Amino acid sequence: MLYSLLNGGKRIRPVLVYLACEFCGGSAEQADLPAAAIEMVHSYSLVHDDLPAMDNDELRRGKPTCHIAFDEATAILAGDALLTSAFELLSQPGERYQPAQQLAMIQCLSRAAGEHGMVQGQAFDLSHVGKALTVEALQQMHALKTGALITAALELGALAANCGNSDQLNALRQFGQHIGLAFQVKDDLLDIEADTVTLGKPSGSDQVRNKPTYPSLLGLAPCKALLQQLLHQAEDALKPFGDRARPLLQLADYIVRRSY
Ligand code: GRG
Repeated sequence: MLYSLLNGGKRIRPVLVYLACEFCGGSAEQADLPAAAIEMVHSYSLVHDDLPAMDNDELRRGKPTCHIAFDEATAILAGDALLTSAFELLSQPGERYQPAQQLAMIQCLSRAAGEHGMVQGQAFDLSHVGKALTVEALQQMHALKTGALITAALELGALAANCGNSDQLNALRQFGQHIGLAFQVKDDLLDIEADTVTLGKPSGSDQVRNKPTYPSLLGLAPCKALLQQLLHQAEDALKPFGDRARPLLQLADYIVRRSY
């Protein structure tokens, strides 16, 4: 569990929890537990995604994947425990949250991770390998597979701050949808750059697995234009909040400009 959880990673989802919590007037201490919980869920999804029955990857973040470093059974169990422990963390008794807040956070994270979110997106993805997809279907798949958890990170931050302002909540959700999609479009573009740099395509590449990607469906230039459009839409969603939104906008900018 520690090998995969502490093995680097950009920590985008926990950072979003902290920033959304701050945006809604909450403290870093209030964001700590949901930030850790969502990273644990993310980490579990990567451990299981790398397994031979799924994407069968040997490297993650430049190091051996969990099932290579240990063995397959250990990786399955480490993923299971990361997922379960995330909810143990969110439900732990204490003074930090009201019980209704804890319930809302548990519901938010379980919904985004489970059959209505990430797991459904992953199932859709696996069942469409080698098949043609429309851009709309690709978008729907990514909205579930990666977007749901990114939007949940923002909602968790708002819930941790006990945010009762529906304008702020709606703006955060819209912002989440745009940056969630931007995250995936950027990921596809980075995949192409990695393929070009290494000449021999890396085994982890979606291009190699014959999975549809944004650049393969839209073309490179329209894909880059879409990325900029999504960034502007994300900025527009938070515009009414002025300076208060600046840290979240800086993160959106990072998602679009990142090099890995
Ligand atoms: C196994 C139920 C289950 C789900 C797996 C998220 C996922 C679903 C699979 C990951 C496959 C993948 C590489 C998708 C592309 C987008 C993505 C989620 C990349 C990894 O997220 P980052 O870039 O990872 O935030 P780091 O390493 O920074 O934590």
